[in-house]
Amino acid sequence: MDFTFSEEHEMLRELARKYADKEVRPHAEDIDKNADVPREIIDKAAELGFLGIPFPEEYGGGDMGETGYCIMLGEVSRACMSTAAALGGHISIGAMAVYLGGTEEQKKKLLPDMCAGEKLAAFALTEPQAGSDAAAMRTMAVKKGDRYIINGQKTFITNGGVADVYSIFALTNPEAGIRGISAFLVDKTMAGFSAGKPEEKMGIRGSHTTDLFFEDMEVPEENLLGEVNRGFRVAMKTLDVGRIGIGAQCLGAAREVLSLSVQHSKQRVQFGKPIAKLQAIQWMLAEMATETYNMESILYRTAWMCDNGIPFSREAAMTKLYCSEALDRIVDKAVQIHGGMGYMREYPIERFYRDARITRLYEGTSEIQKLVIARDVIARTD
Ligand code: COS
Repeated sequence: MDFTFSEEHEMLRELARKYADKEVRPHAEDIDKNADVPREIIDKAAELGFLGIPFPEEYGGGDMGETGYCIMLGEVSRACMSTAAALGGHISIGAMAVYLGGTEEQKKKLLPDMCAGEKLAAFALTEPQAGSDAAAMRTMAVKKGDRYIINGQKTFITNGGVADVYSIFALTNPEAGIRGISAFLVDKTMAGFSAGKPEEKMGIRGSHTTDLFFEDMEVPEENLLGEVNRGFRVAMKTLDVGRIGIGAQCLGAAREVLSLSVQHSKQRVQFGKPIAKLQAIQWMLAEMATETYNMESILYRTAWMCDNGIPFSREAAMTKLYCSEALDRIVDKAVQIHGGMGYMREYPIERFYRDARITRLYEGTSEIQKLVIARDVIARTD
């Protein structure tokens, strides 16, 4: 058993940390206030090769696996969870759907541009009446000659309006329910495609979240992502990987608020001594550090499974469930340790408290993760 990161991964961490410190952290407050991650920040990540980290070199990627992706995203999340969400929407579910579901031709055509940041990607599954029950979608794709005519609406789409290429899901055989859903690649320049206005969110305010509308949108047959009527599997496979990435986002945020809480408790004097000397504070720090350690352990074990071709669907759900719930507990304690200061917009803790909350919701709520885990436990436990 070897729990060390490779030299290459350590170098990646160093590079990602420098990027986060120099290019992201100084802008994190403005990103939150202005509800926008400036494109230059994403472009800089592209320049450094971050957008292609998990993909093979033959598609323009960095070939550093899910482990490499988690290392990079964790460092970015320490600085700004909005930027991590924008990067994750592009890499971990947008481009990932192409990588996992696309034909060789589609991958060769699209992934190099996505890895280089020439084309930004997004993943569009959710609809107003189809959230946790993703198969309840109503978007329809009707075959007409060598094209599909798509009508419908998607909602809460990360990178909506900003992305150039969308992996979308639509019914091609409504009678077949979940086995009648297909995935398509849609370009934002296609006639009949439009994005709604950015949603006003509680947290990760800098990442764009919009509706998408498809009105008689004509999509060529060759834009089918994977096989017809097999699209739901593409969505599920993509979300399995995406959920590991959410774990990395949570771990980065947890490390940051733990670090801020330690610094604060060493400086803040009450009852004649730094509050770090008070047992009430020490216990909170001990619990935060223990949960952060658990997060790291579960996250990198699951990433390692993913990189080594070991089935990881249940473990990805466990990672996402545990890391998001643990982050909520950790960030709550961080506010407590900071006292009134933790409630003020002036300090980053308040932002992390708001940003953290999404992680229990997107890419499957905690309840959906439990459903995925329980089904697998019941099916496989002797
Ligand atoms: N990998 C590959 N295929 C998978 C899969 C996975 N992890 N999970 C399910 N599938 C396949 C199943 O094998 C089945 O395929 P077949 O028809 O070929 O047998 C098909 O998908 C349907 O699966 P299932 O019967 O489990 O579907 P359910 O509707 O019962 O459950 C849940 C699906 C609830 C798990 C799914 O809808 C889900 O994950 N919902 C949450 C969606 C979500 O995360 N949304 C967040 C927004 S997107 S950012």
